[in-house]
Formats: sequence, structure tokens, C-alpha cells
Amino acid sequence: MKKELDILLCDLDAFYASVEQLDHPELKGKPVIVGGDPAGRGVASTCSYEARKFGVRSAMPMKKALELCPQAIVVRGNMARYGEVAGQVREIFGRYTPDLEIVSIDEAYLAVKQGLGLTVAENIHRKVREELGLPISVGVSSNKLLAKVACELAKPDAVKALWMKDVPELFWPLPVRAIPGIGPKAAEKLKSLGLKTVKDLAHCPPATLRRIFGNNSANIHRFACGLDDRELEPVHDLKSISEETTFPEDIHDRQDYLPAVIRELAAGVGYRLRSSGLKARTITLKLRYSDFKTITRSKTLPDLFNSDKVIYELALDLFNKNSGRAPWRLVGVKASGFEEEEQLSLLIATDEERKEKQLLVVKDSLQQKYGSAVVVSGKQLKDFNKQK
Ligand code: TTP
Ligand code: MG
Repeated sequence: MKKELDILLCDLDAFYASVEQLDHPELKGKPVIVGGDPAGRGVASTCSYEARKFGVRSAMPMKKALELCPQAIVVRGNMARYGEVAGQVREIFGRYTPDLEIVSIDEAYLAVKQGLGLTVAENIHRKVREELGLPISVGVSSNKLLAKVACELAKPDAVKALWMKDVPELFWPLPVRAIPGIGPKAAEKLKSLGLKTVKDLAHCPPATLRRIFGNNSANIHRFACGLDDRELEPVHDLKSISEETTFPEDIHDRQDYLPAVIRELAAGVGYRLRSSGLKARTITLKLRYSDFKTITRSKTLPDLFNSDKVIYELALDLFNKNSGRAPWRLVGVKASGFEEEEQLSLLIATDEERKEKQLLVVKDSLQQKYGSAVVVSGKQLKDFNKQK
């Protein structure tokens, strides 16, 4: 029988930019863009909320970002520092549950005993602020979909719960894009049929949804009703790690912009591999063209790797050989063919043992940082979670 759990989605606000504002207090309250070459050829990785007011967004060419917000302060990223901070944030998550799925460098789902979700969320929000000085938003619900939506509603710097009973009031008024799998193109098509909100989809006849989404229509309808039975995917179940970006506008620039984006994506994949204790053998590049045609191309090496440089070079090579005709609307980089690094090996017989081992990994890092008292309370918390 499936356990009843509360699900949290924790996502740091304007992550790289917030770390820059933390490390350089003179940037606090200012529009900050973290990104590539300020001369205008790079890409914005992210920007502070002060810059978002001007319309600046992740994955936007720097040139456009600076047109929108000329007064922005541009900072070149420091991935090593962001990785270090992400590790500290995960240490905090690990105090509350061993059941966690790392989604990206600054985002994770946590599962906790039913009824504890909101309290844990508030604690995490407070601890991340008090101990690390960073803003984080946390969504709480009974499934991943609604936890993610709750987090988007919470942003920035807040906690929000969104339960099934709140779906008509809080979820249904949102645009269809709030549903996973509905991108800008599908949203356009739906709009032309008069379907704009999640509620419109929830009330849409199944035959109409089937015409638009084919085999995926039942899933889309379930999502629109707030239903989602996807389970968390802990590190030991990971089959692949991928990062992808859909561009705000279709991209023609194969010389500078696309390689810059691929470099960013490769760095994200590399970071997640290393922090999960994994090495990969295969890199897959995904490209989507403006007509929505999507291709994937892979390359496998005889040796395992997890460095940003190797991932970038493989992905760029795949791009150069398979780029097809511009423009592109999406690019993605995926690593697979994993083997675990020895020191973090989670390959143990039973689920229970695996959880214990995962907890040990978290405990080790906690002990290094905070001493043994924290570790004892972490163990107690796990026992508490086991009693459910
Ligand atoms: P996000 O969590 O998507 O964005 P964010 O934390 O900057 O802002 P939000 O408050 O909306 O959560 O991504 C986390 C980090 O990943 C982000 O700080 C920078 C990096 N990133 C890129 O490098 N390129 C991208 O296209 C995106 C979306 C993120
Ligand atoms: Mg974030």
C-alpha cells in the first residue's frame, strides 16, 4: 500500500544571484544578472528579483537582458561557490527526511510524514535564512505537482500549502502552462481553442484533449484535476540526469549563443553528477526545432566521466555534427550510463539499508559541520518518520 506522505518542493530564489548578493553585500537590493560575457554574447543564467521587474529572465541573451535593464550589474558566475552552497542547503534538507529527490542544483522534493509538511517547510525556510542567509521558497502538498505549483505561488521567500481542497480556488485560475508538459507551443494551440486556464482543461471533454495531446491526454487531465501519483526518485534510482532550456524566442545563433547555453547546461549536469556521487558513460543532446520536431543524439565513451569539460565537449560535438537547420527552440543535455563513485556507493541490498546509507552520507556532512548533537537528532527524526 502506498504510504500517505506530505510532499515539499524546496527551490531557492534567484539562486546564483542571491549567492552573489550574499557574498557581495553591496549588490543587495540591486538588479543583478549572473551570466556570460557582458559584451553581449553570453546568456543570462539568472537574475535577482530586482532585475526581473524589468523583464530579464534566465536563458535570455545578455544583449537583450541589458537592453531591458541597462543599469543591471553583471556578475560572472562562480559554479564552485554555488555548488558549495547547494551542498549546505542539502544538509539542512537532510535533517528532516532521508526521502529526497534532487531535481536541480537549487531544487529538491522532500517526503515527510503526513501532517508534518507545513511545519517542516517553515523550519527549512527559517533555517536556510538563519544559517545561510538565503531566500528559499517551499511548496507543500500531497503530491509533486501541487507542491511545485505551491512553490511557484509562494515565490519569493515564502512557504505555501496547496491541498486538493484548494485546487478550484488556487490552481484552476492559473494559465495552462502551470501543468508539466505544456510548453509555449501547446499553450498557443489551446488558446486558439479557447482553453486558457487549468480549469478549462479540467472541464474539457476527453475527446478534445485526445486530439491535442494524444496518448498523454489522460495524464494532462489528471494533472488539471490536481492528481499526480509520481513518486520521488531518490539518488539511487536515478537512470539519467538532464538539464534543458526552452528559449524565450527561437534561436538562430549557432556560433556563440548555442555553445554558451550548452556550456551552462553541461555545468549543471556535471554538478549534479558529482553531488550525487555518480559518473556517466553517455551524453545525449536533445534539440527541438521551431516546427517542434525533436531529435536526440548520443555518444558513449569507454571511460566514465563527470567533469563539466568532458560533458561540454561531448555535447558540443554532438551539436556541431547534428545541429540541422536553425532556428532551435530547445536544447538539452543528458548524462546516463551511470556508475557510482566508491565513497558514495548506495548499492546495497534492501531499501531500508539504502535509506540508512543515504542518511549516513548526510550525517557525515552534518557532523563535519555542526558536531554530533545534530546527528543524534537526525537519527531520532528518522525513527519518528519510520513510525508512520
Ligand atoms: P531556477 O531555480 O530555475 O531559477 P532561480 O533560482 O534563479 O530563480 P527562481 O527564484 O525562479 O527559482 O534555477 C536555479 C539556478 O540554475 C539559477 O540561479 C541559475 C541556473 N540556471 C541557469 O544557469 N540557466 C537557466 O536557464 C536556468 C533556468 C537556471
Ligand atoms: Mg530557484
